[in-house]
Amino acid sequence: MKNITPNCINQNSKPSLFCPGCGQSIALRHLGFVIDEMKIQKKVTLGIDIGCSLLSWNYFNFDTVQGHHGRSIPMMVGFKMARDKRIVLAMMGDGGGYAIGLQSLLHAAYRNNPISAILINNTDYSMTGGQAAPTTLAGEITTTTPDGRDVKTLGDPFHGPELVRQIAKSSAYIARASVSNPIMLEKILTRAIENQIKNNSFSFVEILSICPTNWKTNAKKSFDFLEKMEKVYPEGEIIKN
Ligand SMILES: Cc1ncc(C[n+]2csc(CCOP(=O)(O)OP(=O)(O)O)c2C)c(N)n1
Ligand code: SF4
Repeated sequence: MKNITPNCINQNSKPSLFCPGCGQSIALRHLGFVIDEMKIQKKVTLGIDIGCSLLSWNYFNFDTVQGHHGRSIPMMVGFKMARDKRIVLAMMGDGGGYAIGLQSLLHAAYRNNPISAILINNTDYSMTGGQAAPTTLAGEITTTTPDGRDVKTLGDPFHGPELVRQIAKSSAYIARASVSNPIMLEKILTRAIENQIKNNSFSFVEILSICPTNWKTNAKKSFDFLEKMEKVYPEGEIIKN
């Protein structure tokens, strides 16, 4: 049986800053298990964004660097060029990856930069109070869509991995996982990191996650909403090696 906490989590850090029930801490815990199992703790550098992913600062017992909003990908692409033996991860939210930083995501995929990008899709801009993101569902109420997202004016919910697939090279690894399915989440994260190590290629993983604070949901309603998201954003591998 697994430990409750991955070994690579920094046991001496301050208590987690994520809100109670946040899906980002579930995603990070499983990333920690993957890093333990792959025995790569001493080789990993994690780049984090502005947004709730920055709360993982000091969360792990490995090197972590932080950039401006939407810039974790170019920061870590540059880092990998300078330190090509490192295993490089870039975390971001859906605002960071699909709005302000979309050009960086697409160019990294197009260039096939050998980093593993991990994006948390919780359908809103969480850290700043729950504004609409490209991924906000049709009809979803956020602080900037008080009557629900109107797809006639704002367009359909944004399918990032499917867009990245259009321009990525055949050696790229692209997938969508969910915090409701930790076994698949760990498998997908493992393959994304392996693709960097073995194929020197780009990987992109979107993780469907819960934000009880901005959704104003209790535990049950959070997972009910995640189920709705999973219907719009299907889990699975999108390009297979
Ligand atoms: C250039 C810039 N624009 C805007 C902001 C304000 N800002 C900080 S966090 C954030 C939203 C983050 O949302 P997302 O990227 O989805 O991450 P989440 O908080 O949901 O994890 C914004 C707009 C900023 N820090 N920098
Ligand atoms: S605001 Fe949402 S995403 Fe951010 S820490 Fe709280 S629950 Fe998590």
